[in-house]
Amino acid sequence: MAQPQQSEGTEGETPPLRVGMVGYAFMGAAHSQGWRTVGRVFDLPRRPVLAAICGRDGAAVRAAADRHGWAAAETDWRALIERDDVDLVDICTPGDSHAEIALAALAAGKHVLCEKPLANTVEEAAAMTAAAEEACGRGQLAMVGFNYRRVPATALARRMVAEGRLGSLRHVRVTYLQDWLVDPEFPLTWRLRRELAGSGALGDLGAHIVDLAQHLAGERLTGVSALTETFVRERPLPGGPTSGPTSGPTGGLTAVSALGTGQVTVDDAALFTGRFASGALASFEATRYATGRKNALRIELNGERGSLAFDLERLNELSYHDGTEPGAHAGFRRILVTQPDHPYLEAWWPPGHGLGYEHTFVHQARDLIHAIAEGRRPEPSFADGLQVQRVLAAVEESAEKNSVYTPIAV
Ligand code: SOE
Repeated sequence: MAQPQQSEGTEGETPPLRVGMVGYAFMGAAHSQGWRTVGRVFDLPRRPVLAAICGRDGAAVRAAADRHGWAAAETDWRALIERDDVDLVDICTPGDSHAEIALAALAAGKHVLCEKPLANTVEEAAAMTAAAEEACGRGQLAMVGFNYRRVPATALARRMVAEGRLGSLRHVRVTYLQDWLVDPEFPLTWRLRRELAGSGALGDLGAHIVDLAQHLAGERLTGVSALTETFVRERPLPGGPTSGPTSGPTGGLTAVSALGTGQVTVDDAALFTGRFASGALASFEATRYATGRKNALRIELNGERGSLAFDLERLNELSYHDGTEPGAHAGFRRILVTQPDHPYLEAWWPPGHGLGYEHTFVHQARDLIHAIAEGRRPEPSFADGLQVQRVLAAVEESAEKNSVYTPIAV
């Protein structure tokens, strides 16, 4: 087993922050990278230690521990959260286990980081939020992992909106386009089964864009009108003798099974409009069928004094139009977000050297460590995750009623 990967961070007086992770697939790998790297880049009040990783398959989780630098491997998450060498539980599993693990980890006195969406239902998210509020009184803190808040360009956009550079907002327009389900032979994996994923593109991609839109706007949605659709309702079951490769969101090749087919029980795409408390209007699109779009999260905010636009496929750039500029020279300009005075950049490379997707998880780890060391609620909190869950529930309710405008429950 690997020696504990310890971010060689600044030795502070406080003890290291010992992390235990549940899950070792795509998000497990991304979070491991974040915990392993954060102390090498940022000065931290507490140094993270990769204490233990957990997964049901013993051989696979031991291999993941070696690959990602975890000191120990567990096959039962209940044993992991009882370990006295774990201070924080990082939940990187499908949504159907988020509530059970988070509630047990909070009850066991741990801090919690939970991947998005917070849960598969509003009820689960509400129970998690109540438990996190109570645990906060005991000095335990909890964060939900909406990592796209931590792209330097989106963090800069948030700063600019908060500074009033756009003035009152009129529009927020956001899409999250992928195309990994276009192939009808792609198998019926967990993301396509409601009992495991909670919903489809809506909870997976829609959760990101609802959170990011509300975060950048600095206000919450009050109601939505929605359409959802499932384009391919039956798919080959995964596993068993192969009948040809296909690729999934993690880029790996997934063999297509000869075990027969199963029903897709989630949405393939969601299209919805919304109204913010200020009266600003919003439009959202989340789909896994935008042929040719691989990970195209695009957001534009239009205010009375200017606009901002961001594209995850060009994540070191932010487009800004200053509406107060005189006519002849007015227009969108590209801000290359690679300067030391841009969010998070002070710790990385010399000016002009960009970052990538993986660095959002390093920033997430940094911000959580600081919140824990300072004893304050991290953002986004579980309450923020609950509110996103309420928006997703209103989207599904509206879609079931043929797009009837549906208020967001408070
Ligand atoms: C698949 O849609 C996925 O991996 C999401 O689950 C992630 O949250 C997103 O960041 C990338 O795409």
